[in-house]
Amino acid sequence: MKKGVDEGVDIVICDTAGRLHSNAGLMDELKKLRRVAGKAMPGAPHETWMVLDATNGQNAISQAKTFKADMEISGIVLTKLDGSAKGGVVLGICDELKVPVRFVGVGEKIGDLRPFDPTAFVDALYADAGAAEN
Ligand SMILES: Nc1nc2c(ncn2[C@@H]2O[C@H](COP(=O)(O)OP(=O)(O)OP(=O)(O)O)[C@@H](O)[C@H]2O)c(=O)[nH]1
Ligand SMILES: [Mg+2]
Repeated sequence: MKKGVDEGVDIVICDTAGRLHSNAGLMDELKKLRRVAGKAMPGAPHETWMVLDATNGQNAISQAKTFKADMEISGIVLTKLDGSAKGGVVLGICDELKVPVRFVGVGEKIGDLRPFDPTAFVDALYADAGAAEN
């Protein structure tokens, strides 16, 4: 953060190691990250994204709720949409948390992290539903 401020860069992205929402000690470390960022630059972190794996089922909802209670999550990144999972669980999460999906992951290459396209997402969900009915 300090290097970013000193050099006047546009964006600093801090990637945390996997956190366990059921482990208070790990969640405290995450809250500390926010405080440290805020000291280096007032107002930071400007965004806090939670990365969810589309293959995670309903467990992701309780996970999201706990994270949201501890810190201001401003968006969700939904990965692994290239598999068979369609990530329908984010509908419940977005409804509950009132935060948008910002990016989706559709593979392992750098270009596979893409801005979220709600129309394409919903079309894919319904395409699946149609296939199940037939
Ligand atoms: N197919 C596919 N693979 C992905 C996607 N996103 C991540 N991966 C792969 O999943 C594996 C784990 O990804 P990471 O980014 O290390 O996951 P992480 O959640 O940061 O893991 P921790 O930092 O250990 O908590 C890697 O092999 C990634 O290449 C995606 O959208 N599609
Ligand atoms: Mg990681």
